[in-house]
Amino acid sequence: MHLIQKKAALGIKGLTILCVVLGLFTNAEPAQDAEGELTFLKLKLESLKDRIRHLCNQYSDLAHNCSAPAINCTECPDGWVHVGDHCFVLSKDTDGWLNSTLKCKDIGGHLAILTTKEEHDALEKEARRIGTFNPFYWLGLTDIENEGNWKWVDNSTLQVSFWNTLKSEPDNNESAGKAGEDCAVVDTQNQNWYDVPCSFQYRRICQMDAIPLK
Ligand SMILES: [Ca+2]
Ligand SMILES: [Ca+2]
Repeated sequence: MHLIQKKAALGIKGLTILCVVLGLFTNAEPAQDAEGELTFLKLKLESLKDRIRHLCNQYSDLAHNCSAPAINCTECPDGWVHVGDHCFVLSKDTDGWLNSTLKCKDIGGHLAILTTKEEHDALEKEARRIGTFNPFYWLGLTDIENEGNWKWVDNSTLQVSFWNTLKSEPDNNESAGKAGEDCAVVDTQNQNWYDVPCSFQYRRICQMDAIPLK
């Protein structure tokens, strides 16, 4: 009886060790599988990118020989709006202008530098798609250094503007304080710009360069 109990105990011990060893293997396998799958997916992604590049280049070459509009073989991150060589994204949260510049930097971009009607059209469409009570968004445009001398966040001077001149913008209105209005927003419903106090809270448009595929 005593011997049988000993054997049974040994049997349980052996079974436990076997289970632990099996457990080690079964735990190790998914990790190896995941690593293998990741490598496979990376290869597949690269292969698909090559394919897109190839197709895009073919399309561009064809477009040169017919009346089809030219396209740029570039891409934007998911959720960003692609216009020409640039990508734009509209924030959901609001903040002051300075913090907004930092938040755009955090995601690898800068506050939007809008120079064309095409960009305004695309952003109006995107803002309407998102839908919000307040259609105003920060732009990367300020005259904080030198009153009346409007500069973009890349330090370039303002060439083409979309100020709401019917309302005498920019007017550096001091009704909200002596600091006046040194930061610009775009009204995405009518594509007009306004200068407003930099401390006001608005959503923002961040921008980055589209990634060339060629
Ligand atoms: Ca001003
Ligand atoms: Ca104003």
